[in-house]
Amino acid sequence: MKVRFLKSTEKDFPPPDLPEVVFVGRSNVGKSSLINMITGRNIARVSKEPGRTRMINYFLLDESVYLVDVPGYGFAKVPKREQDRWRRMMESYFRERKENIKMVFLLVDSVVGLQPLDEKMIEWLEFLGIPYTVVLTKVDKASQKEISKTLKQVRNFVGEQAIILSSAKEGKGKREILSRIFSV
Ligand SMILES: Nc1nc2c(ncn2[C@@H]2O[C@H](COP(=O)(O)OP(=O)(O)OP(=O)(O)O)[C@@H](O)[C@H]2O)c(=O)[nH]1
Ligand SMILES: [Mg+2]
Repeated sequence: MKVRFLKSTEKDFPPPDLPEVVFVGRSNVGKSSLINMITGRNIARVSKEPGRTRMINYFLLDESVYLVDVPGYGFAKVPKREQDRWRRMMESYFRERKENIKMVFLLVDSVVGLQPLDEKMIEWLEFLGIPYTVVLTKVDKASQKEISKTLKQVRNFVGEQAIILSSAKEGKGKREILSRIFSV
């Protein structure tokens, strides 16, 4: 599998000549780590401090699909001005790329559970008509009980669609995510 970094941008997106898939979720949920895990490369920047990813980052996978890493939402310590910037940036991203986005992976931390902002995000995607898949992250550090609880919360909210369990640390969920990406 070939992957390379294309660009980091706020609004100057690459030509919509290839389908794109995007990874969204709360700050620190593990978006950048998941991109690294599925591509097998240390290509997206990861950090212990929430708010690491500040721009919209495009990677090209196998010359055939864009992987997009975006900043996370919902971290309380991020100043309001920065949160407003996030909202504006994401609103124009989704508005402009709506037709080109073939799948959104909506990441939910299995330990933290589904949060109100995740629900808002899901409602927004449904409103825009963009297909999404919920991915539970960090299952390696969640207890069985936490995983079932988070699964149940997500089920109650999204109904009978597939939910992927993942761990960037253990490589779990890689096959399922890649097969969704290559089927777009
Ligand atoms: N145990 C465990 N830790 C993980 C996993 N995935 C991510 N982490 C850790 O969670 C922290 C945040 O990971 P990132 O990938 O930077 O999260 P992000 O969603 O990109 O965060 P922002 O860019 O701030 O929105 C890092 O310390 C990672 O090492 C996982 O599957 N298991
Ligand atoms: Mg990130």
